[in-house]
Amino acid sequence: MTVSAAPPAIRPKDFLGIDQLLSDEERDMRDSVRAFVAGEILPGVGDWFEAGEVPVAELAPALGRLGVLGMHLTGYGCAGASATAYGLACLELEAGDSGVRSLVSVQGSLAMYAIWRWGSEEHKQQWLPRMAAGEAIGCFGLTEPDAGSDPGAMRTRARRDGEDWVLHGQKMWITNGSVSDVAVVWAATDEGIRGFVVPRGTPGFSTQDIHKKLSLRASVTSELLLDDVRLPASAMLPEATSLRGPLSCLNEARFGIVFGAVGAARACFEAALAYAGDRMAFGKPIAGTQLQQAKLAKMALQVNQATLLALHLGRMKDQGLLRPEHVSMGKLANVDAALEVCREARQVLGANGITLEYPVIRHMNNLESVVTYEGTADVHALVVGGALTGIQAFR
Ligand code: TGC
Ligand code: FAD
Repeated sequence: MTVSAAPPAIRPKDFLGIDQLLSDEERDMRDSVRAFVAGEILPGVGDWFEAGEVPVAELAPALGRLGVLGMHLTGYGCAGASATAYGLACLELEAGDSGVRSLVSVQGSLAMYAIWRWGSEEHKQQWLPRMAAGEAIGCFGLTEPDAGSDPGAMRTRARRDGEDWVLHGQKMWITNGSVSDVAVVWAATDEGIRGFVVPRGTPGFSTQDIHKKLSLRASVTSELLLDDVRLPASAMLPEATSLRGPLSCLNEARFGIVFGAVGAARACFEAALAYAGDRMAFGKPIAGTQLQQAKLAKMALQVNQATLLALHLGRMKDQGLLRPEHVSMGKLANVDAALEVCREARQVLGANGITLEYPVIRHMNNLESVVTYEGTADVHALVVGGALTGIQAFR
């Protein structure tokens, strides 16, 4: 055995040296998204959250120029990046705010992916280049007032009328709904669940924003109302013929959340670490007390574990080995871990933990949406449970 040089010193913000597991290209992309978040998101996001508004019209083209909209898709103006690179971008965006990551997830992984994977060539040419540039916004209408975890129970129906389709129903909790130029709407037909491309302004199609949210306030959430909306036959996504269509899109967005949740957790951990070092109590920094150190150690452990899990799943996806059940385990684990980190960090900050002067309570409240949307923690536990036991426990 030879004696080697001492290992590098511990870096509190990258305790396990996970940075070394990234390629130069991944680090460069990660750094440019981090710089974007520092320059364009963090200065305003507390105010957006307080006002319950987000400047989507300015933000979307800026995100387009950054190259993150549909970045893991190929062709049609999309960057064709790896799954891991897309995940790392989500992580940095959510370190800014879950609402901003949601804007990007819904655009790229739900609306654009649905068109890219299941749409006609005409749909792709018409929408994808503008959506990649952030010049057109998309939303994804699956959930209804009486059908969330169980989308197969949807009541929105599409019926044939000659060559046309006529859609009738209601979608609820739809991110980007009222700011969208195009809605991908899922509806039950006599042939099973089908997807439709509904441009803004189509007669009978309207939106209404959902207010009084105490979570994801820097994100637009709307109801979609479909009152006998008449669409040409070409509006249907030809390749999606069952619930598998929308669920395949959810796999993409859930994958982004596996990484994104780590960003929210990291931001809260770093806020708690800095605060604990500065805050004096009983004549010394609270960082010098055993109780706060135990909390910081647990938070660091959870952030590092969650990062490693996300990276592992990213590498699996890039190798074509990732199954939906793996994504469910990742979302379940990392959103739960992020919630714990944020709640712990909030207490380290004492009273300051409840104000928007610090990012912690904003992230903590946002994660209450993240743990519910894209499949609740219960749904993902049941997906993992089903894979472990071979017994489907939903019904
Ligand atoms: P089930 O009978 O199991 O399956 C029906 C068909 O779908 C296929 N399938 C999948 N395909 C791809 N990916 C998956 N993850 C899939 N899961 C199932 C399945 O093979 C079958 O295909 P086929 O060809 O035989 O028709 O369906 P089920 O009715 O029992 O439901 C299963 C369950 C509960 C897991 C599913 O419905 C579910 O995931 N529910 C949760 C709903 C959900 O996550 N909604 C999210 C809405 S979008 C959103 O929240 C956006 S938030 C904004 C943001 O992301 O920032
Ligand atoms: P329910 O399905 O009614 O569930 C209620 C409770 O019952 C949950 O705890 C759930 O885990 C539990 N439960 C349900 N079934 C079972 C079971 N079999 N066994 C045990 N427990 C069960 N949807 C979209 O389509 N597009 C969007 O863009 C979108 N954006 C969203 C943005 C925000 C901010 C939020 C909060 C939601 C958004 N959603 C969107 C909706 C989201 O996907 C749903 O809220 C989610 O799927 C859960 O559905 P639900 O709220 O109807 O809860």
